[in-house]
Amino acid sequence: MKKMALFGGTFDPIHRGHISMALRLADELGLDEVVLMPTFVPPHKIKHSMADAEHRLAMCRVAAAPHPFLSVSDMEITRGGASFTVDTLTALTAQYPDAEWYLVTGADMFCTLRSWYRFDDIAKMATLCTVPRDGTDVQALKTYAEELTAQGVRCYVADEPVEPISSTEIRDKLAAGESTDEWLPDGVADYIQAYGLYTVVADARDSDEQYKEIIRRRLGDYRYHHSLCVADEAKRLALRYGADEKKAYTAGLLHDIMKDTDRKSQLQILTDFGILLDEVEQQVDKLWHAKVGAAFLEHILQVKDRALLDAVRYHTTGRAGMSLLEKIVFVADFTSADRRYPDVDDVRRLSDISLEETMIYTIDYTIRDLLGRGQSIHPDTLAAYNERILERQTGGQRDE
Ligand code: DGI
Ligand code: FE
Ligand code: FE
Repeated sequence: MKKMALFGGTFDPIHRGHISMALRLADELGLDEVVLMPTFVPPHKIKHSMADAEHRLAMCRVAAAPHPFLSVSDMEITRGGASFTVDTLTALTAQYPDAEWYLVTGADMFCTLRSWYRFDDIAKMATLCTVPRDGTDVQALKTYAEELTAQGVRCYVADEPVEPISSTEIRDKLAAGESTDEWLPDGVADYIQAYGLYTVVADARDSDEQYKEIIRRRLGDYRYHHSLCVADEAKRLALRYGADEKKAYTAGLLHDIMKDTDRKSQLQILTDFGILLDEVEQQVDKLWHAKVGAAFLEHILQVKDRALLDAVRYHTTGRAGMSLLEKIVFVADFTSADRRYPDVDDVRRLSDISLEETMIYTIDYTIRDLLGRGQSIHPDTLAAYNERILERQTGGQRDE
C-alpha cells in the first residue's frame, strides 16, 4: 500500500526547514509521496508583505522539483475560501483510496491538533506526525503524542530535530535587504529575486510605489486613474496651503482603496475589526468605502499615521473640526484632473484662492445634490456644513 502524506501550510515562502521535515519523515516512515498543499489565505487576512497564492504555489513547485517523492497540490488554493484539513483529507483519500495517509504539521500546530475542526475524523483518516525543531521542547511534543496515543490516535514524532527556520524571519530579512539564500531550497531564492517578492519595506522613499501596486490590484482602471489624479491634486493643494506634500499625496492615492471592493468583503472587514456602521451608513453603502478603507489601511496595511487614516476616513462625508490634511483630500476629490462636471473649472480656481471657500462650495453642492435625489445626509456632512455657516455668520477669521 502506498504511503502518502499531506503537508499543508502557507509556505510564504517554503524553506529548507519544510523540506528537511518532509525528508526526515519520508525516510523514517517510508513515505512514498508527500503532498505539499499551500493553503488559501482569505483576502482580508493578506498582509502587505505576503506573496500571492500563485507565487507560493510556484515556489513549492521549484522546491519540490529535485525530490521525486515531493508533489505539490493546488487543491486548497483552487477551491478558494478557507479549507478545513478534514475536507482536504477527505478529498485526497477519495482520490487515492488505496493509500495509507499521514498528516504532517509543524511542531507548534501539532500541539493544537486536538482543537482542530472535526479532529476525530482527521484522526481516523491519517497518522498525525511532526518533527521537533532545534531548540523546541521535544519532550512536550512526545507527551502530547503519548496523550493522543492513549486516546487511540495514531501519531508519530521524529526523534531528530530539524533546523529552526521561520518564514516570518525570512520575510523580515528580505524586507531589510539581507540574504536568506542559505535558508531557501535551491531555486527559491532566485524565484523570489526574479519576482521581487517580500521586498516591502517601511522605507518612506518608495512606499508610494508599493501603494500604487496595491491599489492597482484592488481598483478598476477608472478608479485607479482617479486615485492617481487625487494624489497629484492633494500634493498641489498641500504645497499651496503649507501641508505635508508627501503625506497629502499618499492620502490621495489611498483614499478610495476600498471603492471597488464588493459589499460582502467590506462587511467582512468591518466584522473582523469590530467596526460598527451608524444608522445612515447602514442605509447608504456608498459611504462604507471611507470607513472600511481607513480600517484596511490601519489593520492590514499597517499604516500608523492617524492624520492620514482620518483623511481617508472622512473624505466622503467630511466632519466638524477637519484637519488641513482632511480638507485637502476632501477638496482634491472634487478638483482632481479627472473630474468632469459643469462648474469644475470654477471650483478649481476657487481651490487656488481659498480652501475654506472651496469646502463650503463643495459641501453645499453635495447636500443640494443629495436633497435633489431624496437621499439621506450623513450627520458628519451636516456638522461640517453647520460649522462653516456658523463661522460665517459670526464673521470668524479664517486661517488662510
Ligand atoms: O469615492 P468618490 O466617488 O471619489 O467620492 P466620494 O467618496 O466623495 O463620494 C462617494 C459617494 O457618496 C457619492 O456618490 C456621494 C455620496 N455621499 C457623500 N456624502 C454623502 C453621500 N451620500 C449620502 N447619502 N449622504 C452623505 O452625506
Ligand atoms: Fe471616495
Ligand atoms: Fe474619490
